[in-house]
Amino acid sequence: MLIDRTEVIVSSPGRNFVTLKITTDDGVVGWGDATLNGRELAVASYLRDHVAPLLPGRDAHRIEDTWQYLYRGGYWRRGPVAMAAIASVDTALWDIKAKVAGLPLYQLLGGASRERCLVYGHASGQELPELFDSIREHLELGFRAIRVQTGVPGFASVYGVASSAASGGAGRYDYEPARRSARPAEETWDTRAYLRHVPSVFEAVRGEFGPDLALLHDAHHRLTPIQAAKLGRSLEPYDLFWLEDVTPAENQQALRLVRQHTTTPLAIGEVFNTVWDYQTLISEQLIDYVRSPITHGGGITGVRRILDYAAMYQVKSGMHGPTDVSPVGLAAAAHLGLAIHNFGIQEYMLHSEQTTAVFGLPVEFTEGGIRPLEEPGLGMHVDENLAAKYEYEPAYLPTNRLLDGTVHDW
Ligand code: KDG
Ligand code: MG
Repeated sequence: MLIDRTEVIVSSPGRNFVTLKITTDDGVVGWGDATLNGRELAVASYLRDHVAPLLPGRDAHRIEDTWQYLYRGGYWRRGPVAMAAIASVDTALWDIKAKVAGLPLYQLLGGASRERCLVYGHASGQELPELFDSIREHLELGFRAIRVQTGVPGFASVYGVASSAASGGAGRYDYEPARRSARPAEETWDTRAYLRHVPSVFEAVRGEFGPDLALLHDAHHRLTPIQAAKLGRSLEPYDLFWLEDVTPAENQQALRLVRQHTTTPLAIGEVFNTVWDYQTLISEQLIDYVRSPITHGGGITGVRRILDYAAMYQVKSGMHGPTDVSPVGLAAAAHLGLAIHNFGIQEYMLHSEQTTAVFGLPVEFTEGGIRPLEEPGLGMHVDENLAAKYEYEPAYLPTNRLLDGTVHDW
């Protein structure tokens, strides 16, 4: 069975997505997600100009060989653009293989290791009452694990908070649709104010919602190692499921210092794209959860490689799953998460109605967890005609400056 053609679909149903469709010579279709938030067209070009011409005529079943051909053969290894492109080819080929086998993809990955994949949703609020309402809404929807992001007194817009000015005050925080513009929005940040405020928020949340609820928090790469150590320690009484991305991700060694000072579990890696980015972090057991999503970690093949390595060190999965990972990426995560032994938790930020109308809903959400559909392959039903109606619009993630104007990590 040979690859016949590939199509790169760039569309914007609520937000921008880059989707790869591979069709074989006998008409089997596979889907992959190649969305790189704010840099979508770079991946679309990488795929259209440099990958798509290489695929026709290749054996669609040779997934590992195709992965290595694109990774090693491209010479310029790693990086978010190349690895998102490779991820989409890899995912589409796994989709095809499972369809040909007549099995849901997770069956080819070893079969189910659990009934469903525990997920966490995103609650946020500028002030405590809004935050509590948002947590209650998530509990009513059935979530059993919740990421808590909060405003910082004195700052109008803070990462991850729905009511922030930058999201237009709307209840939904999607990272970019409210920010469609020719240039990134700018936010202001003060780490000391944040570090003073956050522990009091978690104290209040635990007081209101009790000890059982799994709570997570994302520091979004903004702290120095010693600040991160201080935050981890100050949050210990509130028993977090994890504290995410405390320091900028480039320096793996920074986590040594953090780890020496706190027992709060650590998650990192949503911006990583290969197993090499984790080498120090995993082998020295400096983290507890791996954040790479299939979309940015080189597909099922790339992320499985990372997670098999992580399993040797009791490090678990915690795949990135905000709305900029498309439903195709979510479906792939649900299949891999159901199969692997070292599954930890899956991020699940509900997609908008427009996104769901185009891609369908490839998972069932019950009892606080998701399960892929019992259909051959990934279980995607993409409405390409509808997708074509939503044209790409430039949209950027915000940038961040300290009070004195210095550019800081967003
Ligand atoms: O594109 C960037 C977003 O996906 C990111 O800011 C979301 O940090 C994030 C998370 O943990 O979901
Ligand atoms: Mg994050």
